[in-house]
Amino acid sequence: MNYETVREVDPEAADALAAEVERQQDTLALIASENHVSEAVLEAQSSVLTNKYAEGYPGSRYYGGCEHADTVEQLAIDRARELWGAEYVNVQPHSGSQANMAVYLAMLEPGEKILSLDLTHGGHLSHGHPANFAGQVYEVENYEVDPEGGRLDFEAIRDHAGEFDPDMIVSGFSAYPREVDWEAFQAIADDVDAYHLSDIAHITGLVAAGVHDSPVGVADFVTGSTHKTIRSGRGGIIMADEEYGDDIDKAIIPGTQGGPLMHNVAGKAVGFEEALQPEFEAYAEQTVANAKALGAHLEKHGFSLVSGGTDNHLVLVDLRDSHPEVTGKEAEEALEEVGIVLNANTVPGETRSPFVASGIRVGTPAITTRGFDEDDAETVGHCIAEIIDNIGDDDVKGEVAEIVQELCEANPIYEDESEVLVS
Ligand code: DSN
Repeated sequence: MNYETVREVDPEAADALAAEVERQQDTLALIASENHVSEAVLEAQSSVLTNKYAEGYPGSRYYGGCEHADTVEQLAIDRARELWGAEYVNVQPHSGSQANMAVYLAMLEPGEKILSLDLTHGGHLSHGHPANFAGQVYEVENYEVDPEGGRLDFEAIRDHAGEFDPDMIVSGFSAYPREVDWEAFQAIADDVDAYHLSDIAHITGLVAAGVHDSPVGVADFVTGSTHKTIRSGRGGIIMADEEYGDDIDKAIIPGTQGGPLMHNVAGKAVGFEEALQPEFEAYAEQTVANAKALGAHLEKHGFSLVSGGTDNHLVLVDLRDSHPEVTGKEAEEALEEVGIVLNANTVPGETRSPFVASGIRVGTPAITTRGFDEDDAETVGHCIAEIIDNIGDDDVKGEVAEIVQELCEANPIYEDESEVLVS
């Protein structure tokens, strides 16, 4: 087979891929679930392992020719064990949602009960939203954050659990800016004799680096995604005590998935190796420091932050007090015009649709990867505030777009673009 480049085979796709490199270089990714992986992770993810079927697990596959797939998957497993201290690890989930699905399938019967955080209060679709399979297969009730303080209210969760008597309690969130007390959740799960699933998708990197407490060894199951703060190949992961390993293995294959995406498993292995290096801890600490600096600047400027600040990689801005006339969607669109990419987000007590929303979620994992410090994060906060204060003002738009470009140029994601550009 002659090797042909994407450009030779498909110039239209090549143009889009090249434009995406430029888009990422020239804009600030503040979507809290995004990051920029290294060239090494990119290389692993685009490797020939995309050609390989490897149903099964290392040493026990349904197809031949899996010796190198075995090596790569075992590396990912061993490194994950080292990073998070888990007894059992499964690195095959295609995503965080698939990881949650497999745990539910392994441990619950259809119709059994899940108690989880409401989506508009920071939960996740796969925690049992009615539009998601989990909300359709299981009986789901939601707890909420305290409407005043925006924080988890363990007394209320305990009462709710006592009344609902769930079979599984889900902790771990997509838009909750505070550190989570895993032990408190576990105590409630123990009281009502429920399993405890902790979904650390957003904070895998913070937990691996020891910047946040770990639910591993506390909760029965810990799920996550592998491309957010941990910055490895795209996909999901499940961790648990060894006793649950066989059931979870079966819930992934044949339960919910077929062949693993072995090129992504390779990306996980490589990214986990990077995360084991001492500098990863500094990255995780800086990610949190940047979120705090950005949030503090916005607050000083009059914006309300859900829970009054942040302990992690994101701030959730509630626009209802400071800018009641601006929706989250309008803010998202105005910011994107100047190169600041984030998402409109629901806030506790939301009255608008999730697509419009009354808040924005601002995350620092990606800008920290490209080298931002607290001063840069404050500048980003200044840019966000200027744009939302002056929606539709072309002069302000021009000034802020210039600052964003300067920040991007001073902090390139990929020093040598030729290594990541599709030729
Ligand atoms: N889409 C991810 C997020 O933004 O939080 C979760 O799946």
